[in-house]
Amino acid sequence: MIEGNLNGTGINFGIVTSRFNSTVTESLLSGAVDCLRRHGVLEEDITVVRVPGSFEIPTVARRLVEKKEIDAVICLGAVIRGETPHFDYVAGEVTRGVGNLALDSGKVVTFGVLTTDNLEQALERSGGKAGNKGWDAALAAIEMVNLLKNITD
Ligand code: INI
Repeated sequence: MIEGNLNGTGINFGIVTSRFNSTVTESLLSGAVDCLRRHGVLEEDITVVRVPGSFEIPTVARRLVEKKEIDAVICLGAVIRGETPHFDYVAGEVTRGVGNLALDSGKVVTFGVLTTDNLEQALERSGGKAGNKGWDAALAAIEMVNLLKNITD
């Protein structure tokens, strides 16, 4: 059996987070950073980049995975349906872009982008009663870096 442990010591992370719906995304960011620190990641090994909206996340995430010192990129955003069909386009593009990057880059890329019907649901998932998806995306990144190291040729 091959597994990845949750020791983040010595791993270097990039975090891309959107400013759109910043009440939600700043909580996702706090959760992610808190998770990394509690699992042994040094402050100096975390690079945070803010982008305007979730649509812009894949562009910057790709730039970060190209940096040789970065082992994993955590993507954080909040796409809230509200009244506009814009939601479907933005949610679709960020999901596709991050997913393609995760498969194509060979590095760990995790997805902490909320797609919810309303602000209340987003708040529940960013430190409310449904936990913090930023924390979850950070934990998944630590596990995946260690897991990939353990799958040898
Ligand atoms: N960006 C988000 O991160 N969340 C949203 O809910 C959202 N909505 O609903 O419009 C949103 N739009 C902005 C988009 O991500 C881009 O920044 C913009 O289209 C410029 O490219």
